[in-house]
Amino acid sequence: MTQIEEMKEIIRKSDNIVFFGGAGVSTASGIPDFRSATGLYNRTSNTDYRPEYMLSHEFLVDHPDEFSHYYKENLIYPDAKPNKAHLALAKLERLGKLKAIVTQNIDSLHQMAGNTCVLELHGNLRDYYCVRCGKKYTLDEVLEEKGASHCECGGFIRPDVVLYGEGLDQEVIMRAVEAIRAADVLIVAGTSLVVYPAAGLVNYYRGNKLIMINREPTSGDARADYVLHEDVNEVMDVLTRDL
Ligand code: CNA
Repeated sequence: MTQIEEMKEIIRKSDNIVFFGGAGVSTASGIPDFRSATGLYNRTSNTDYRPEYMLSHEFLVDHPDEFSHYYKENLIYPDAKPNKAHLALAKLERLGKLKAIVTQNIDSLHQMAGNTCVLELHGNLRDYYCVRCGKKYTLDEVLEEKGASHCECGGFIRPDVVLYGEGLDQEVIMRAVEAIRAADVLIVAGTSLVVYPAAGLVNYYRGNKLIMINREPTSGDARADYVLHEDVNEVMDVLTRDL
């Protein structure tokens, strides 16, 4: 049996799969990741600030206008649609095989594909709130201004994402840990596994069917049972095609 055939067999037999993903899952939808050669961190920009700094809590507080301009220009893709990987995962949930998607992504494409079991470790770009009074806003309301959007109370409106220097939601972490710990199969895909604490969650998996799919090698390859340095869209499509 080839490696792919073995993985198909594992997925066919399991009803307790958990998917842990990152930005590489959405690159085929036209949303760049951070760390690939074509990713956001390797693009030239007309500012002296590093992208990591522009996506930090400190930058939001000190430069709200530039922070807003940066995320609105570089992180929001209102026309992006789910790709083959998202659709494959929606199929796995419909078939009762997928128990959770633990994602570092903030683009909501899993929900758009039809998944309901999505745990967003780094929040999302659907929801916005005023840092002063807590009033909630929608993406459309926020996009009306290019720079910082302001609430009627005068407070700054920010996206409900986790920036560098901010803590993750403990409830989401707990649910992710429980799902990964209980998983029969864990598929880790499209992530460089360098952003902590998110990347550390993979260590809670206790099984022997850890499938790692990423274009480039990652630190997770060593402990994986199956490693594919390929396109996650093609692989997920092939793995779920005959179900
Ligand atoms: P990353 O560090 O940019 O790594 C992405 C990884 O995916 C790289 O190792 C790539 O080689 C790999 N990759 C890219 N495209 C594919 C593909 N088609 N098939 C297989 N592998 C591919 O991103 P991580 O998710 O690891 O880092 C976590 C950050 C990125 C989180 O905080 C996210 O919020 C953030 N991010 C999210 C999005 C999004 O929501 N779509 C986009 C860009 C960054």
